[in-house]
Amino acid sequence: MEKTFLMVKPDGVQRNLVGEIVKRFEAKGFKLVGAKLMVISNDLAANHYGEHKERPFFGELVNFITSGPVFAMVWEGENVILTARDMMGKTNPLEAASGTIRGDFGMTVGKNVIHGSDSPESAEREIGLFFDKSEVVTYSKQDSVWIY
Ligand code: RTP
Ligand code: MG
Repeated sequence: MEKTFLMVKPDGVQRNLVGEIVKRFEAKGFKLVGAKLMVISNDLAANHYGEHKERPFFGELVNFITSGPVFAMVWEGENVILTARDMMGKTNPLEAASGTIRGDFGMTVGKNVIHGSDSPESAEREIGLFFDKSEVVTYSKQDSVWIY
């Protein structure tokens, strides 16, 4: 089953949006298979955002993402990579549609609340960067036991 890496950025953690964001992906029907609150090192940030290292905002981006705890997650489900990007909305909250996470909560292009992998290749790379194999859990939902 497809997996993606999602992360509530420092602004989202500070603004108490972790629960709201987790709730949206749970309600959509995706399965949470890994999660942790962590502070990202400079090395991990530079590696994670390596594709942007020549961009003028790179320093600011690394400073911001390392400025406080983030909530890193692995989610599983059919088409979860693209669907999660859709649910996040456009990078710039000013352009993100209402009803998307960035449209509803994002403040600026820098403080846009959530990160999500943009392709199967980046999902695999980012899950590997943030999670040990043992931290990504395989389990099935036992609806017949927990729900009528
Ligand atoms: P992310 O990687 O964080 O999920 O965001 P994204 O795919 O929607 O956007 P991306 O192009 O990968 O950019 C990564 C992050 O860099 C910041 N950014 N700042 N000042 C600027 O013009 C600018 N452009 C991008 C954003 O915080 C964006 O999320
Ligand atoms: Mg990106």
